[in-house]
Amino acid sequence: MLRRSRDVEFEIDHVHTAAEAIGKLDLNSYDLVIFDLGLPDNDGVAAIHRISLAHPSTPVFVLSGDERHEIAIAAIEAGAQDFLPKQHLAGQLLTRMAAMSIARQKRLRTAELASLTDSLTGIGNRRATDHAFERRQRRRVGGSPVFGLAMIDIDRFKSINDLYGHDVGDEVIREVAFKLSKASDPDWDVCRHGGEEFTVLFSSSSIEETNLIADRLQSSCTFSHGAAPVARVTASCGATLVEHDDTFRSASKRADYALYASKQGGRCRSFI
Ligand code: GH3
Ligand code: MG
Ligand code: MG
Ligand code: MG
Repeated sequence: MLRRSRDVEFEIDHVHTAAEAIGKLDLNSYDLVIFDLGLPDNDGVAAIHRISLAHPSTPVFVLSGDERHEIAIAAIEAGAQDFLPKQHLAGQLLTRMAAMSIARQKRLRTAELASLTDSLTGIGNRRATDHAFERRQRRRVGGSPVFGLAMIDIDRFKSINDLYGHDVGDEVIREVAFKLSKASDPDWDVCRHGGEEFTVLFSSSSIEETNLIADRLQSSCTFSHGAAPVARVTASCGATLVEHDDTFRSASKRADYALYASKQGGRCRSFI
């Protein structure tokens, strides 16, 4: 296995069974797996399938002494990126292919990161919220609530745009993104849902905790922007505790309803 390192071109971890490889992959981040089909503890192709399901963004090269086309096709269908017959592995070929694969992998990761980032604020976009929500639901063990969802919407933002212009409006959106990020714990997911609306996914196991966090997020968005005359910014928040059978859609519907209640109640407040 090849591992990224600053000082050497490749850092290689060598293991002798598919089970060990899978254990290592769960613990570390690797740029490439080179997999010998002749491992003792498996039928090869099944292990490739397990690796590529659990680590879809890590490419797998398969080495085999068996040149038959069926084997190559089965390996590729199981998720391998390339199939290399051992007999033809002359000189620098493997190193060259590994370097190319790692470079391609870096480009893919950069593109993936860009597709999840909001360009105005630099925080996650709506797709990032979807991904983070799915990840948190997958990680949940058992049926008890372990995270909450807050939706935050800037109050009377249209009038900020109308009074100060679109550029100041953009600056206010950026500043709210910054304040929400600062008010959040490092493992929370702060994203721009669209327009002047944000979502935060946060660790929480009770209604009381969710209520406190919603207040904390909402109050972090009260500030004055240095335009002349000074623009006073507030936001409203609606939050909910996410249940084990919630989809993002069902949970955000409740949060949105709570947000609506905050707006109806006079804005600059939070509800759950
Ligand atoms: P409320 O308190 O009910 O939320 O009122 P509001 O004016 O904030 O809500 P409304 O939905 O009427 O207006 C939102 C405005 O946000 C309308 C839209 O032009 C503006 N907007 C959406 N995206 C952007 C953006 O990226 N930049 C700027 N400057 N304005 C944006
Ligand atoms: Mg609105
Ligand atoms: Mg608004
Ligand atoms: Mg809005």
